[in-house]
Amino acid sequence: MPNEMNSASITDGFHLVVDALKLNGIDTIFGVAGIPITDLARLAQAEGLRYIGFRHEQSAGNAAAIAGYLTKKPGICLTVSAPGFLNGMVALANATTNGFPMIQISGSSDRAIVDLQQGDYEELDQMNAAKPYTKASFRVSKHAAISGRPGGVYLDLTSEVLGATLDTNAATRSLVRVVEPAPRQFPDPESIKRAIDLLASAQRPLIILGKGAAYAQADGAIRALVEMTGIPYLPMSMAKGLLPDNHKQSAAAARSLVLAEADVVMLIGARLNWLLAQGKGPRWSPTTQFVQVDISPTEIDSNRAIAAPVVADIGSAMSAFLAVLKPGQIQPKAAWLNAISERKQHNTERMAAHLNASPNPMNFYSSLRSIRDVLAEKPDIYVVNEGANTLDFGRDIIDMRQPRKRLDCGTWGVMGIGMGYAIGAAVVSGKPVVAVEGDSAFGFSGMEIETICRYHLPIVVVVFNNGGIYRGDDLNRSGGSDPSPTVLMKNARYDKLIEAFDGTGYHVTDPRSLTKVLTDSLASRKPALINCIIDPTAGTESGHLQNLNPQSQVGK
Ligand code: ADP
Ligand code: TPW
Ligand code: MG
Repeated sequence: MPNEMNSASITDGFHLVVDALKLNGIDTIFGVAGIPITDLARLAQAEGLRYIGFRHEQSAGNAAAIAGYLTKKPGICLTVSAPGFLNGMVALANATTNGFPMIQISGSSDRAIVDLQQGDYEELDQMNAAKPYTKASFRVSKHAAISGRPGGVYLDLTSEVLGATLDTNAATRSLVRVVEPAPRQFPDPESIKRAIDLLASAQRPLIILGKGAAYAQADGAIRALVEMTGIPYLPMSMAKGLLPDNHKQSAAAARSLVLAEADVVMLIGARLNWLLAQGKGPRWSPTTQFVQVDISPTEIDSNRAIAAPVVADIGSAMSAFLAVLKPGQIQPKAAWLNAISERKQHNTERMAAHLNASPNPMNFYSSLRSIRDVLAEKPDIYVVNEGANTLDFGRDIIDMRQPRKRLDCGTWGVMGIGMGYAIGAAVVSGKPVVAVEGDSAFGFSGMEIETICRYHLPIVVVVFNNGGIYRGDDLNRSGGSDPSPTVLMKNARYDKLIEAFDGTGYHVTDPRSLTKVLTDSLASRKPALINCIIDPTAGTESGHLQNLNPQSQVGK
């Protein structure tokens, strides 16, 4: 507790919020200033917190969310009332959906005016508006972003509270609560035994690692379990790198085979949501049995019956498994491992043929090959990735070698996380970031390149410019002169945008130049944007999600 809190003196809401953040170990705030929180941002900075000011609250929120994911401490996003609050809400809701710990703190109008709808400047009942999209929504009170499944929490700060002068003793009791680190949640020993027995009885076992496993920061124990059991594993996209992608037990290159044929699947921090076809056919066998390790009891049985649930935090669960598992107790059958390695070899050869071609203009394979090769030497660089084809090809082609280095569209498949995630990752880690962005995806948060330049962050944005959403060659079916709904500016010079802010822009049309400028810009550790021209016909509509994309059949 700061000294002034021990003996009563006068404070106000501004100081109390800053004290509360500091007492909770928060060192950074991401936000956009304005009435009524301008002075809060200033005070936070004066008191030694780092304040990163954005151009749009959604990006500030995305930065806070990814900071939360990377550090296991809630990331803080500060916004003004009503519209600023709502701009941030997309990021807060996205944090909840993905299980990232984040707190959005927004200024709001006086309660009496809001409740009587008397028409205030930026009036909105924010606390209630936030409720459906958060774990909890409070008016200045305790927060709980990290206990249980992490998620978004909303804190409403009325101008009244901010401005009120208070006696510090009373204020400390009502406003400043210190949040402990999330408590460990130990598994029931019976559940560990049941899971081991099931895995030991399997003919064709599989482990799926999700971003919950990456978030848990139990990297060594997870790797030990995978290696001790010898079970092939599949990383979900943000779990790539938890074990290096070139690990011999990775079944990523035989994904369809292992999903369809595994008889026992152990989910570690991964939900059976749309990213895993809800666990249902045709991608899955109806007889597959599941072990699921998850902190959230309500996740169990939500899409498929789970034969062996282990409700625990992943670190504690892994320790419990390793404590009782005997060497050789679980041993996948050779026939299964051989089938997987044959399929891997077949698919890897097919992929190599695409990667080794050098079409002109570049396509997704040849451009991503350059990025993959540059990053292979630099495993500690963060990769942010969004778009449709840019995302799907990027995930498959760029190998990750360290945990929590790949940050992408996540559970919602949302566009607009790019610059916010890149800034959040660069700020909390001090490490360089490469953001591989579809040209459409980039547009959702593109103005934040000014933020990147203003704070001199070591971020290189690569825009995969195929002139559109999915492709750049779609036609206006009326025959009119407007572009089609999916078409963007042809040959747009995104590289010139960053030059307006004293960053370095590059325009490249071949893989060799891409390799060179990416290498140079990473070495400089200065903000750069590489406008990378991709064949407008190279992508497919909706990337790999064509099955989710309805098409009009009438009149075809
Ligand atoms: P992916 O998209 O990578 O498949 P999901 O976001 O669907 O991953 O699933 C992550 C799961 O991990 C969630 O069900 C969440 O409850 C769980 N989880 C998050 N953190 C922890 C933790 N520390 N311990 C255990 N489970 C966790
Ligand atoms: C908030 C819908 C999914 S993917 C995408 C959009 C607009 C852009 C794809 O084009 P891009 O990538 O980025 O150029 P590429 O390589 O295929 O050409 N609004 C939000 N989220 C989503 N997901 C969409 C719209 C969408
Ligand atoms: Mg595009």
